[in-house]
Amino acid sequence: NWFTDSMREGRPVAVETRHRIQDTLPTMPEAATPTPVATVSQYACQRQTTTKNNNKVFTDAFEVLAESCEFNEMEGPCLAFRRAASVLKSLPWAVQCLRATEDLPCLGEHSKAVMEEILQYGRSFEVEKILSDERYQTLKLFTSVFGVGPKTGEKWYRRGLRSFSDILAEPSIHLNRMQQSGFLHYGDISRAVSKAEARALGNIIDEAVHVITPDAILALTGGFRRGKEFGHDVDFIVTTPELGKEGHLLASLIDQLEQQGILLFCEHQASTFDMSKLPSHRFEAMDHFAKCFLILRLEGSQVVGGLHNAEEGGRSWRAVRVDIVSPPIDRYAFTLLGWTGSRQFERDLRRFARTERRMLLDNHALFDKTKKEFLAATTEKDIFAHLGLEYIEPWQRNA
Ligand code: DCT
Ligand code: MG
Repeated sequence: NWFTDSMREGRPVAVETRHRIQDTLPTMPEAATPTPVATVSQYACQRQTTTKNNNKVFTDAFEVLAESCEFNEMEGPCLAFRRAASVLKSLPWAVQCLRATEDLPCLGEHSKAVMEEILQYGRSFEVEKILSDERYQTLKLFTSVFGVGPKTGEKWYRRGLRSFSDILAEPSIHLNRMQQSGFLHYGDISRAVSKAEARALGNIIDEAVHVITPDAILALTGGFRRGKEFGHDVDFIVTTPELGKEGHLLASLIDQLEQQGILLFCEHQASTFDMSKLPSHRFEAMDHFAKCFLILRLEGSQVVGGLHNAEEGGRSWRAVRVDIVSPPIDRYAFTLLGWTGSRQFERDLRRFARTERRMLLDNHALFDKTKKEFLAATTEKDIFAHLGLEYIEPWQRNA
């Protein structure tokens, strides 16, 4: 079926690691420096990063620091912590002493100081201070609501609001449709989505798109394509093999889901894609394809093994966040690559293209600035080849 097809490429298998780096034994000075066979690249798109994270103690700490920077609009330090975390995630070994990080890229003074604290005390005092900070806690809580970003969170915080009940009791606050649904389904959509639930949703969408056009193409993207066991949503691409025929596909799909009575929320953004406006020089620009942000009702009876974390004697269904994007078929490979992620992997693919190859990559296209031409691609492998990069499998993109 479609899910097995989508996952076939994404099945996590034992990967052959490029870096045979021995870890250090503190008691043996001559073995104290690891001997890297190959150096670790500063670009995530030149590293293999599976879902197995050997350095979670450090990367969790960096994630808190990055998030705190994000809340304070410190973009530079935020990115620095995310890059540091990403490098550590790619290591097939756990860092056990600071000397082992000597040859690693993207680890600045601050990151190393945090790691040293963790190595010495098992925790970082800076991170603990952030975690107990009222502003951080409140922004974290507010931005956990679907439709609430850092800007809205900050606005509410500045008005002295500290809890959901503060917000819901404030008559001057007007929640938009997305935020209303975010609060309504908060319990369900803040719970992780399991792979079995993602598969069940895939089957539902697969059936619906094939009623519309028998030749519809459906692909799973996002974290589940990278082999993750859990996600915060499920991401899909739908299109048709016939160029132009994808135009009404998404709207018809939404109608289908509505008729089935499982559409709890829908924000549909029509396509604003215009090939003549490319290449886009805007960094991290969201793509212009038709897309929708949904909340769907998923019945436990449709999920193999039942709903994830369902309360005993609770409801027979749960609400799940689903994103669907619908590009024209000739843009398919770029969309698949862009929506598979991870975010850090995508950032570094674009940075690599720009800096090392003088090329512009986004979810629409790849443009060669030297040749002043677009490079065609029908598969992700084509894009890696154009960039002169070794192909990285989806399950190795968990940067
Ligand atoms: N994406 C991106 N830039 C963004 C947002 C998303 O490149 N600003 C890409 C990367 C992943 C993909 O879209 C789907 O996004 P998410 O669902 O947010 O990420 P995920 O990796 O699927 O994580 P999760 O498992 O939490 O859903
Ligand atoms: Mg996702």
